[in-house]
Amino acid sequence: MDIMQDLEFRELVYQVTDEKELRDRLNAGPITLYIGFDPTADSLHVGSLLPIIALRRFQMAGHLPIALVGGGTGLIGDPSGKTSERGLNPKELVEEWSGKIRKQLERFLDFDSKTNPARMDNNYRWLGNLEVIEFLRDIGKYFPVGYMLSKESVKARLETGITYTEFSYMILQSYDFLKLNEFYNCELQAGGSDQWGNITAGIDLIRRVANRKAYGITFPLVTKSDGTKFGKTEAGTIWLDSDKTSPYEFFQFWINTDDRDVIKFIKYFTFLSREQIMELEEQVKNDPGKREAQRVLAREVTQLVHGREALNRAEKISQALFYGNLRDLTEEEIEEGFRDVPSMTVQEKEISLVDLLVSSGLSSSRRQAREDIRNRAVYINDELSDDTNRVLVHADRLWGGKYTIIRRGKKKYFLVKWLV
Ligand code: 629
Repeated sequence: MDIMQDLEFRELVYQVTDEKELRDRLNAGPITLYIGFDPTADSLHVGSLLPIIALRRFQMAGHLPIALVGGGTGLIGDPSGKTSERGLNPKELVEEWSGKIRKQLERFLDFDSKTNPARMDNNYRWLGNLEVIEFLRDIGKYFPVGYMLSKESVKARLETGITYTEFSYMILQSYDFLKLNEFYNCELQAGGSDQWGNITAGIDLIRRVANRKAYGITFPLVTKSDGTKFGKTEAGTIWLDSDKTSPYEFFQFWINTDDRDVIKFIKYFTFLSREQIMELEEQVKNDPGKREAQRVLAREVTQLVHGREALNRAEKISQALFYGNLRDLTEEEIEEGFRDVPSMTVQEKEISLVDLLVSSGLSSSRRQAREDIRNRAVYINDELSDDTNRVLVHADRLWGGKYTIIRRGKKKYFLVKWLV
């Protein structure tokens, strides 16, 4: 199965330029392709994962991927897919973010391959010190304003407003493609469907300036069947940086995939074979309650992004929280698993359970707290506690004496942090 057939099977092809020709070109031999990532935050998030994985798919099929960090374009701001103008970020910050994003991207590609090594570049290298007069003369002349206005990214903003800064963005991205074509013979640019206008603008520029043929391919926007935005939870964005989204939380994000989306996501985000995917599809149909496909998805993606050890930890924490054997977890695992669970620091040496239930908000009043305890709904460190006079004492502090975990009902957790 060639790369185009693989992408098609995975429903990853949204738009392509010169489909037949591109197919022939890909089959004729290794091609160099690129995807750009602007440093608009200190980390990439799951929204960037599909294009990153696609670069890896191309490399696995023998092609040569370039991950481009937009250290220059990140100073300008792409209007594509945005309904309003963005604020400019300080240069030092964008530079710092560029470094972090480069590091993240590095993990997904093989830079040491003897046959088709991946490469990394940063467009600040050629955009950072451009001469404005030369640029307007040599490149600006290829961009009729009517052409620029016809691009969706600009059209969509004529009412709400767009400055000359963001309006110019497509010229910079086009210039990148031209430069990468010159430096690396890069013939193909990929990206999400929002990038179609910028990609085709680059292809047009390459044809006009260099009289060379270049290609473009876009991936679909990742959507969810419940209509909510992919890559966000109540707690916020799912980042690739483990300091911002713990591997446990990352694992949980994938575990929570809807039955209606899980096979699509397995196709998008994993390297499982067609056979393995068809098998899982059967399992979703015949035994959805088992959630085997979600488990496979979460395992595959967590391992890819965070590695084997982090995956094992995430699974262990998930199990402990699900089956109520928290005592098997280490202090570090408790900290990872409870990062987003409500908590309270207790200054006192001891505190009554009733007081604690009320000040934590787990129970709405002292009366309710006593009732919850009598109803056998309250657990301390995973052990049922039906004593309304219970006082939490030193012996209830586990995990290096730092924490006590309260649970009300099946899964409402609360973390008590003792000031030791
Ligand atoms: C210079 C910069 C280039 C080529 C591309 C770029 C970045 C591009 C952009 N991309 C998004 C980003 O950086 O803004 N102008 O956040 C993002 N991308 C991955 C996918 C995307 C896209 O990094 O293309 O569609 C998300 O899935 O929004 O020479």
